[in-house]
Amino acid sequence: MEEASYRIGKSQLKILQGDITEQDTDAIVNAANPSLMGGGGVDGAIHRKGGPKILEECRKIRAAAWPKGLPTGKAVITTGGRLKAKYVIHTVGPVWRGGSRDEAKSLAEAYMNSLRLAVDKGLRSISFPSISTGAYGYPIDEACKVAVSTVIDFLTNNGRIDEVRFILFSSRDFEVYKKEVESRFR
Ligand code: AR6
Repeated sequence: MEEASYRIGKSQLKILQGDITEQDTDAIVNAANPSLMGGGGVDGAIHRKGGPKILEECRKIRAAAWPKGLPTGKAVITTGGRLKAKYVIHTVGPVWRGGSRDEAKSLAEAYMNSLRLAVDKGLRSISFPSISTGAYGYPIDEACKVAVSTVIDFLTNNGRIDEVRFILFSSRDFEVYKKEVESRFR
């Protein structure tokens, strides 16, 4: 498995090729849809491996706070169930509609609100998948720029997270992220 690691202030930014459901960070982030009722891709993998407790908490969150569904860019937190990670942060990335519908802004919000929620909960480490670049069709090169700049800005201005990981399923996606991070250190 490929891996790269970078220091940002007191924090560590890691890029790994692998499966997000295997990560042992305090939280892993789910690229969910507004229903919070599961789906394919990362969402399906997380619910399958984490077990029914996650869905149970998602139902409660829907009923109590988001009866019409979680809006794009927002984030909520549940147990990690049987996962190594204690928590799952569920966020909804934008569906790609060509780039002129504030997709970049919504994607940055999804990352930022997930990070803020982790800090609010006192968590120190978090793993992200490449939000929106699967079923939601966001081009990886463009999504990667938003993901990397949002996380680096956050780590530069906030010392309360020790480690952020980007977990990329394919080696091609891993290379895209690695290149992007390295371009910012040159
Ligand atoms: N670990 C890490 N990355 C993964 C994994 C995994 N186990 N599985 C897939 N990926 P997607 P989206 C990668 O479609 O585009 C769901 O049905 C995948 O290769 O999971 O935000 C939800 O319910 C891709 O690079 O999320 C929503 O309806 C990236 O994760 C919708 O898909 C994101 O792909 C959300 O679409």
